[in-house]
Parts: sequence; structure tokens; C-alpha cells
Amino acid sequence: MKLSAMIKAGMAGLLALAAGVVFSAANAATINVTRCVGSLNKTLSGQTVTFWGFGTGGMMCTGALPGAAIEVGVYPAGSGMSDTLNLTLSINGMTPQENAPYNGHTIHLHGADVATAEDGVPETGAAVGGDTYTWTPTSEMAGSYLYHCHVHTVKHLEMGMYGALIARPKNTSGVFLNQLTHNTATAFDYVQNYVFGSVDPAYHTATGDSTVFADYNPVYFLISGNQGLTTSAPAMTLAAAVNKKVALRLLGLHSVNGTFAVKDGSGNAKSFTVYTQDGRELSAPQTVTSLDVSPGQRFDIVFTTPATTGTWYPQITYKNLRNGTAYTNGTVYGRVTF
Ligand SMILES: [Cu+2]
Repeated sequence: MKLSAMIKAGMAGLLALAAGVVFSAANAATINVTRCVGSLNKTLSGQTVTFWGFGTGGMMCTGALPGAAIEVGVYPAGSGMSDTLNLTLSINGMTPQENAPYNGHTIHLHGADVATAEDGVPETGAAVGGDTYTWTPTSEMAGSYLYHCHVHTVKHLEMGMYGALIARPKNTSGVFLNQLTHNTATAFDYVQNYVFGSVDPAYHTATGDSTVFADYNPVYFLISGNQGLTTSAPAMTLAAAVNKKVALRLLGLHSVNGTFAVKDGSGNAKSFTVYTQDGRELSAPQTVTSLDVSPGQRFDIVFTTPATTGTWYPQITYKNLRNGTAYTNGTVYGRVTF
């Protein structure tokens, strides 16, 4: 290797280290990510609600709602290449937490094929005082996943201990592609994560085996931690352009039913195409005008902005699990301008 090439390679390695990414053989990467647990307050419809979120900073952890998204590369089929995620829950950032037997926290990689020891489920032996969770996704696993705490899940998920986990295509040089899968039909110009959430404030103050947990009555509804109650104050915004492909990753971290749609300012539903469901590419993409998203489900969709400028509103209407009725203040809006 020429000296100039060696210096370049060294610089690339330093830059990769700075980003928390270490390249190993054949350009596959080991992605080291650390999360801690920290509390945060949000004002929802004028009321203060305390959340626990996955964040960064260890002992002085600043929680985030949702936790920052984590991306892991998946390579073309037959390349023999894989990224490995080492996701560490810091032992130095484990408060707040509940009293025993629901003490501590874990990270569960929802939808990922991992060994039991990497699964973060206390009932099957996972440590609750900090651990490292390893996942090596393969080509066919391109798509969207979730990470969340699996200690007393009914409480800790509600407290906001969740985030997006993305298996995203890379080329054999290790560069992320703007595609949902290695199928070029899934290419996009823009992508956003729509993390769905619902909030029952009673769950946020109850602990242990309180009877509160026997009845779920959410009153606040979120996309990626924001209320977005009107089209003029949306939870998500994207400045796109005309004739472009917008991909949205729909991530079901709510605890009720939900129906997603993309509408224009007059309420007319626009078509979008579903390419992946629950971390696998559909054998035939589905073009629809609405999509039910259940708790735990993930869909990756694409729509094309029209040839003339305007604004569309991706939105979800949250519905009661028992009777399917839409909740008051239960429609949360995003906004895409083009
Ligand atoms: Cu937890």
C-alpha cells in the first residue's frame, strides 16, 4: 500500500472510531452503541408526564423519547458479509428503576433473531443490571425492528424505554444505501422513522403489581415522542421536493390499535406502497391507502410526491383495542412539504 493510501486508510479508521464504528475484515463493521436510562419530562396537553428513556451519558444519563435510532448494515445476498451490533446497556446509568422484583432494566431487540442470552428477557435469565446485546443481521433481514426494555414490560415500555432498530442495506464497500432492502425497487430519496406511542399517565406513577396495570386508558398519543394534534403543529416534518420518493418506517410502540394513512390538506387519502413487514421484504409489494399497525408491528412504506408543490400529512388514528373507536385527540399528524 502506498503511504498516501495508508494515511487515507488510517484517517478513515479514525473517523470510523469517532463515529463508534470499527471496520474489520471485508469491510463488515462492528457497531458499538451504548445506552443508559434517564428520566425526562414532557408536557402533553398542558400536563407534565415523566418518562424514562434510553439515552447517552452513563451516570448522568439524559433520557430521550424515543431513544436514538440504531442502524446496522446488511450486505447483498451471497456476499458473506455481516455487520455485528454490540448494544451495551451501561451499568452506570440504570436509574430511575423500580423496586424488586422489577428492579433493573434490559434491552430486548424486538423481531431480531438472537440467542436467548442476547434477548434481554429476565424470565429467561437475562441480567437486569447492565449487559451487552449482540446481533448480526443477514441480507434478508433488511427492514425495521425495535429495541425496548423487557423488565416489567407493561410499565417500562409505557415509560418510554424504546427506540428504532434498523437493518439497512450497505454495499460491499460498507456504504449505507438509500434503499429499504437490496431490491432497487425500494430506493428512496428521503426516510423518516415514525415511532408510534400511546400514554396512560396512570401507568407513569403506578409501580409493582398495582391494579392500575390491569386496565389501559391512554389519553395522550404520539409519533416519535410528539403529540402533533393538528396539521399546523405536526409531530414530524419533512421538507422534500416534487417527484421524489419518501420512505417512512412505521414502528409500532403504541399499546392500542392504529390506522395509518397519507392524506392531502383536503383529507383525500394518497396511495403508498408497503415493501417490508416486520423486518422481511414482502414477496409482492402492496399499494394501499390505509394500513392498520398493531403493537409490535413494523412496516416500511414509500410514496412518491406529485409533480406540483404541496403538502401531505402522514397520520395515524389510534383506536381502542376493545371496540375499535378512535380516541379523542387520537389522530397524530406528520407533514411532508414538496
Ligand atoms: Cu426497564
